[in-house]
Amino acid sequence: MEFVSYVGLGSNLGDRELNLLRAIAEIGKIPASRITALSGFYDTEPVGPVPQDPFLNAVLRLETSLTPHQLLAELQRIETEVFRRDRTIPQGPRTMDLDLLIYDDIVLESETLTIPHPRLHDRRFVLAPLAEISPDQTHPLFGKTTAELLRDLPPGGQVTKI
Ligand code: PH2
Ligand code: MG
Ligand code: MG
Repeated sequence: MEFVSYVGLGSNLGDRELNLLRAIAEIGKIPASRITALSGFYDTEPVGPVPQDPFLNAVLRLETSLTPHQLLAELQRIETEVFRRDRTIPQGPRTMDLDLLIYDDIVLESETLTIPHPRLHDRRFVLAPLAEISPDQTHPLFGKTTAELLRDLPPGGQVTKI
């Protein structure tokens, strides 16, 4: 478990709370990895171009020996096999979205994976749960802590911890 990573969880279809709990249990089974922190669950206004129902979002810290691409493959396997996720509408409603937000201090852009997550720094539904569990974690590109990024966010994208 050499590397510290953060995973964002989001659901706005079906029983959102049960979906998050189930995803956390599945992430707990990923090999060579251990969950070391879990945020509360946040009821969040949908952000982006698609009008849709509110999400339930959370963030967890996962210490892992997997590479970023191995970890991504595990997360996508959970989305697809456990949640039978339908990917027909980009950024549309989903039973489960698992995003690799940060992996150690790695900055990487490949065809399938960009780390840190390219929109993490402007999304309250990510920064609020992330700053709850790791306020001093710095963003590998901007050098600001998650607490600073959250504090400096313009108003909007309301989130409520349940
Ligand atoms: N995910 C999206 C698009 N919009 N809005 C909220 N509140 N939470 C999300 O997880 C979310 C979203 C696409 O990944
Ligand atoms: Mg997402
Ligand atoms: Mg995603």
